[in-house]
Amino acid sequence: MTAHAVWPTRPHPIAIVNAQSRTLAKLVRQMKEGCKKDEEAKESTLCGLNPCLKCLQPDILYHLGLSTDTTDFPKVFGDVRFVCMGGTPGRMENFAYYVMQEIGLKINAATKLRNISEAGQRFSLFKVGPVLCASHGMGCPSISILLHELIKMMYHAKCKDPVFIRIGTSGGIGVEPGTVIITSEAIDGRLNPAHEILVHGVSVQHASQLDESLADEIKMCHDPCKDTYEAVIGRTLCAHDFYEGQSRLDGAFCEYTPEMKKTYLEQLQSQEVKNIEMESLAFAALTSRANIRGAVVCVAILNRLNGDQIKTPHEVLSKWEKRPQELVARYIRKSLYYNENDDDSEQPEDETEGAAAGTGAGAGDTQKAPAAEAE
Ligand code: R2B
Ligand code: URA
Repeated sequence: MTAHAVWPTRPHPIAIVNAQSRTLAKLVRQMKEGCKKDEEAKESTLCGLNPCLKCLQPDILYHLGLSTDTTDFPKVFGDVRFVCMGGTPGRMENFAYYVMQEIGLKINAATKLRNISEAGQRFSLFKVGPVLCASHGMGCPSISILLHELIKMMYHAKCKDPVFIRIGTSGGIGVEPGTVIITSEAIDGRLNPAHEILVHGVSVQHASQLDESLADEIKMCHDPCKDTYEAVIGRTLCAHDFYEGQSRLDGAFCEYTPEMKKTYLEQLQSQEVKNIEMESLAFAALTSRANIRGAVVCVAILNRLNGDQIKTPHEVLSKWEKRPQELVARYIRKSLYYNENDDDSEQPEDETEGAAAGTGAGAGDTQKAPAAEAE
């Protein structure tokens, strides 16, 4: 076993293993039976939400195809601790299976994870124990709708301190393609750290800072000795378009010169901007308004200082797209199985007892978590 990223001081290995067994047993039971009444928090920890939410009976989460009158939110979603989102349904379904394996949960080989928001026909949503995986589409308007409804879901389910993470792709600024960038703050095209929306025709700006400590914790999951790519923390420019909004020269329209593009991208580089994508502003603004810790973890699929078109073969892109997923799965595993503050007094169940002991895994390691079947 090789420990690499340093998490806070380690308790005794037997205590770790026992705590892991208890955590796993609880995850498995919650996966089978849902969150028990006595495990539900009294209230969610989210802040600043619409005071009218409590009066909405039912509250219909239209784009997720869910309603509070037909789904028992505290029972079904009360155990959610991590909400991961990425652009496409396929990527998030793959991530759901991947994270399931990484946190040691299994489903019967003959069953499939269900897309919980299939009825909404807009986003995909999968639940793997305490992890929700959602697709968000492209751009701030799309992710903003998803976030409003997921935040309301957390509220109705009375979730405690859920962590939201966007995993995705981006165009790098002066970084090697394949590098993972963890966003320190999201900025708009004027380098302003705020998400602007029009409310009643009036501009309203919401700050787009992200959780610094969460970014550091995810960065610590990168192993510079073993991982064959770099992970950096930096500013992310969020554009409302892939072409002119990102100063590309290959869009259907282009009313600026290559020199103007060069000057703009070099200005971004001088301001510590490491990448450009299209959702971080809304993501950062909405999560921080709700008092949710949020992180944006994107791989750069090209270096925009060297061009606009994405010429990298699909097999390579697929490998690169897994990098943010790997770091985030490691982060989740560490948080679940190596959290000293977890006062989890549950006893291990037969089916999982000893499973953690078999691995000897500490969550500070890149090792697999214990495994147990939930269905
Ligand atoms: C990254 O990639 C998409 C555009 O190709 C967009 O959703 C983003 O942020
Ligand atoms: N996604 C973006 O928004 N821009 C890029 O250049 C690549 C991916």
